[in-house]
Amino acid sequence: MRTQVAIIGGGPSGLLLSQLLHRKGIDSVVLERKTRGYVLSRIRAGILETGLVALMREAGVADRLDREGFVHDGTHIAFDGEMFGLSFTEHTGTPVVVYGQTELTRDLYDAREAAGGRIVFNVEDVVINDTDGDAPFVTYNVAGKSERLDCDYVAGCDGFHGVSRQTIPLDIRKEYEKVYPFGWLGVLSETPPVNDELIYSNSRRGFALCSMRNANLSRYYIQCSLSDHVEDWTDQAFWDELRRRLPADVADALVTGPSIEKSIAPLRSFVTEPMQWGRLFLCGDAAHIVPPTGAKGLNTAASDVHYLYHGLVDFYRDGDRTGLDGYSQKALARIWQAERFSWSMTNLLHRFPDQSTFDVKMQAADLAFLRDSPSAQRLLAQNYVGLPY
Ligand code: RFL
Ligand code: PHB
Repeated sequence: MRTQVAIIGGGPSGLLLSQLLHRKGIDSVVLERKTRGYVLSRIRAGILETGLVALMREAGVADRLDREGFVHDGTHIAFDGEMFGLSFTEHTGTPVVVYGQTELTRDLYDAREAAGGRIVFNVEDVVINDTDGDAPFVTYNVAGKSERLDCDYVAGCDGFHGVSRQTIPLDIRKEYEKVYPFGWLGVLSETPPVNDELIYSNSRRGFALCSMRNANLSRYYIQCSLSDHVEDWTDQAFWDELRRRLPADVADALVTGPSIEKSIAPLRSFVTEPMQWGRLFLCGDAAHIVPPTGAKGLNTAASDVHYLYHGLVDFYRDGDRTGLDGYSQKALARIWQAERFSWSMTNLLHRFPDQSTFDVKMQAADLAFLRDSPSAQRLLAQNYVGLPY
């Protein structure tokens, strides 16, 4: 088989890139390790920056997003039993949109299938070859047969556990990592959200987040210990602990119900440099991870896709390689800003096992400054809605 761009991974990065390229007449093949159903069962991001919404529109897949997505003009932050609002639109003129990653991925799969896009599911043993030369190819097994995909370029969109990053030799690749000493326990439930905007809460008992997917689907998270297991958390125990971490009036208003999904995610900051090696380009979680506190994971994947998409279009349309040659540098400049923001939000809102009483006072002072200072709010809003591409 031959294509112009071989895309490893059929998550949001790979599908969005494939769909954008298709609209410009550039052919791609997506190789996905799992099934469509499996990819869609992963409950992940909920907050989209307007940059990602614009890309979805450019890809021709935003009809449902524009109809069903909820525009949020701001967020709420709670600490010490108090809560204050922080407006994104007042400070930046830009909102964010609440629309689940599951729905966004479903829209992309539907569009790729409607356009006859080639997606190969259940691939195993993907090996990326010769991206440091002029004729790269990818080998893989599917249904017990070995296959070969020849291409001009390879986009590594295969997430944190994929093979693309590992293809870059160790003497070229440099990795930066910070592992946080806690995780997030998340619950999805068919209940009305407790508030019309998200609530990020720093409480004595640890962080909590009240988020949502729609008017009758809520997403809640609590900071948990890394040694916790999902099976040990009954729904009742989760709701009780969530209530204890919210201001009293919010806790009283919380409507609870059976969880329809419950999972624990560890928190990590990670960046690999460079994000390209010859004809291989890394996008999204394959190259970087942020703790979810700033809602930046999917959004940074989208900015990578934006840069790579434009680089490929410039090359195929005009023979201009500038965008491709500068991909890593451009993508990384924005990534490090998102890393900084996610790390600072994580530090501001969580309780750390080794935190001294002084550290706790510093957090409280930071939060009080944020509550009282329009300039501090503006900085947070600017980063939360997303820095320009
Ligand atoms: P994905 O989604 O991991 O997709 C990679 C795909 O590649 C496949 N794959 C392979 N395919 C072929 N061969 C191989 N060897 C392969 N290895 C892997 C996988 O099966 C998969 O289908 O990466 P992608 O596309 O870069 O997308 C990244 C996002 O999924 C991720 O950044 C976000 O979900 C992060 N995230 C959030 N991001 C936001 O922007 N806003 C949020 O509000 C937000 N909340 C979250 C989050 C992530 C969370 N978890 C569970 C990590 C909340 C949580 C709890
Ligand atoms: C979510 O709704 O899943 C969500 C929202 C905001 C975050 C992280 C996750 O910062």
